[in-house]
Amino acid sequence: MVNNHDRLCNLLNIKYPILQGGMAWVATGELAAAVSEAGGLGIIGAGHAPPEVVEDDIKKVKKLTSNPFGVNVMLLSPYAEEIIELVLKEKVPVVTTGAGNPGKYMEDFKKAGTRVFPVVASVALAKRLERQGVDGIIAEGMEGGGHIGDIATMVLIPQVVDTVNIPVIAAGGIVDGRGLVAALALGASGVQMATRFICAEECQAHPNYKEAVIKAKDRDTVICGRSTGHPVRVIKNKLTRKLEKLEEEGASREELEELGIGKLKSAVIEGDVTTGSLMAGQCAALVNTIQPAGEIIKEVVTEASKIMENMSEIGRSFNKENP
Ligand code: TUI
Repeated sequence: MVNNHDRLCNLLNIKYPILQGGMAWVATGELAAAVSEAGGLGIIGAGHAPPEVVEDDIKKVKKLTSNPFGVNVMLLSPYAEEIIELVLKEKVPVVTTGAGNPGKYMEDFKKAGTRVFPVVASVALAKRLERQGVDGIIAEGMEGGGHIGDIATMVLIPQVVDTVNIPVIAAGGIVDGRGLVAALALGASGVQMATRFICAEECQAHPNYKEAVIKAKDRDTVICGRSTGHPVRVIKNKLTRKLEKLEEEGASREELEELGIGKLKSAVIEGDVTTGSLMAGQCAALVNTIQPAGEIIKEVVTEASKIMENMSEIGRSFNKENP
């Protein structure tokens, strides 16, 4: 029998069912190449970057690895359409999308043979996108970093799994082998991890950003911008306190969005951890070290494999008790 995990790995032509989240500014060609080279799926985060920048990253990945990789298209970006043209031209094997519905581009993706894995935060959108012909669904819980929905991973994944017949990848709060096993137990075919890869050696994010992730504890992330319709999970700092105050005072959507412009870039590139936007998931509290991407993948897979071996013993003992 072909299990879920094999089905996903065969579909994407990868060794391990681990996707690296396509974080804007953070997930550059260097990081994506390192993850793909290690047997996962590295993903370039196009974010709000113009096509020239993403093109350079694509070329970098192609130079560093011959393994498959992906590009995440942030559908709120003014360049989204041009980025899609670029990934079609460059024959990027996998596209993930965020913050919207990629339905209108499906015909072009199908024609080009691009695998499409949209990120969704609800059952309804997963169902709609399956009908539109996507290859798999990345279901992201509200534990995740950056732009998020409002359902937790633990309850979102089984509901999406029960609704669609294509592979489901769990995202949001997954950081180690325990999370991978939990996701598989919920019926997912694999996982997408992002926050942990901020602390990969190959990740070009500023050392201050990495340090903020490593220092973060269980209650150190907050959700900002709920009133704008685009809630974003970030590590608490001076910026989030200012945003909270403005939101309490009833600031307009425009005012709040104005304050957010360029803040992710200043945190990731310049290392401004005080007034920059430190997007990260709740699992930042579980990230404790900077290490090569390949080592992260190896650790996650080895830990998951040990847990599953122990669990099969538990399974047998449950069976004996309930013949
Ligand atoms: O996209 C992300 N994470 C991001 S995007 C980002 S940059 C940003 N810029 C401006 C405003 C907000 C963010 C930082 N982090 N993750 C994937 C994701 N997509 N999470 C949740 C969703 C999502 C939410 C609602 C996808 C679709 C959706 O429904 C929209 C619809 O059209 O039904």
